[in-house]
Amino acid sequence: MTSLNLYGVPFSQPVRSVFWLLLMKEQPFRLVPTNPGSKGERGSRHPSYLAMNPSGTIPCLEETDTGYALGEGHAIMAYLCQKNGWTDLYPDDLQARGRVDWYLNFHHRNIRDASSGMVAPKIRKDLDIPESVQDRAKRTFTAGLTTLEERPLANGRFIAGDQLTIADLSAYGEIGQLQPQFTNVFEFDDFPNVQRWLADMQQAPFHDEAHTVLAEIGDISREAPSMDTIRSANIDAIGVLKAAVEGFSGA
Ligand SMILES: N[C@@H](CCC(=O)N[C@@H](CS)C(=O)NCC(=O)O)C(=O)O
Repeated sequence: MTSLNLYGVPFSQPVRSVFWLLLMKEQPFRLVPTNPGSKGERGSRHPSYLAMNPSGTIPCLEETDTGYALGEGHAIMAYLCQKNGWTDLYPDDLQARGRVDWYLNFHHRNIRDASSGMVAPKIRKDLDIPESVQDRAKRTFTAGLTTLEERPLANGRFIAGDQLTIADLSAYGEIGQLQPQFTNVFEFDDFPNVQRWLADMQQAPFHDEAHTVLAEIGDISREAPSMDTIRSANIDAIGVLKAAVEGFSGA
């Protein structure tokens, strides 16, 4: 049986989206802690990691039996769905799949900017992200969220229609992290459809197990968490994932 290694840390948005998918499908995997941006032995810029994922970012998925490795959260989710026939989350009807792919492309440089505009500046002080870059990212994110509010989420329960798909798992990685019970760095009052969608997403299987890291770090709107807090939240979250996977029948 294929054994899966997922490289990353739970605090990473695209890593969370991938392991939420694996949890939902009760697919055993091992999270291999990998420091984003580090050239060290366990880092995403180490030569051995770059050999698996040339973009040097987390997540990366590795199949230990075939040796196949794949980076980029969306590519990984689409691969897993196609390989395992998870057509509920990535439909095989071309038009339905097209709507999922629309979001997966739209996500980058739109919704993904939530992290660079509001979360990374608090968490990664070392990056010294200029105010002007933060402001632009916030504007881009807000415009992207308005698009979701006024079209897909006004017309359907989820982003690609009335069924939850990997588009929602990806979007929640960014949008979900901003909620009051997590980082609390964005005001959702003007986005009622998005709020309804967020509430629906919280009811999806394994939501809580996939988001322990955010619950543990909590509100960062006033004070940035220390590196120790982030580290210990990541470690605790890895423990929760391990316990969840041990409960799967195929594990
Ligand atoms: N397009 C990539 C982006 C992944 C990404 O930005 N990962 C961050 C952590 S959340 C990272 O690895 N940063 C380290 C670096 O860029 O060196 C995806 O969606 O998988």
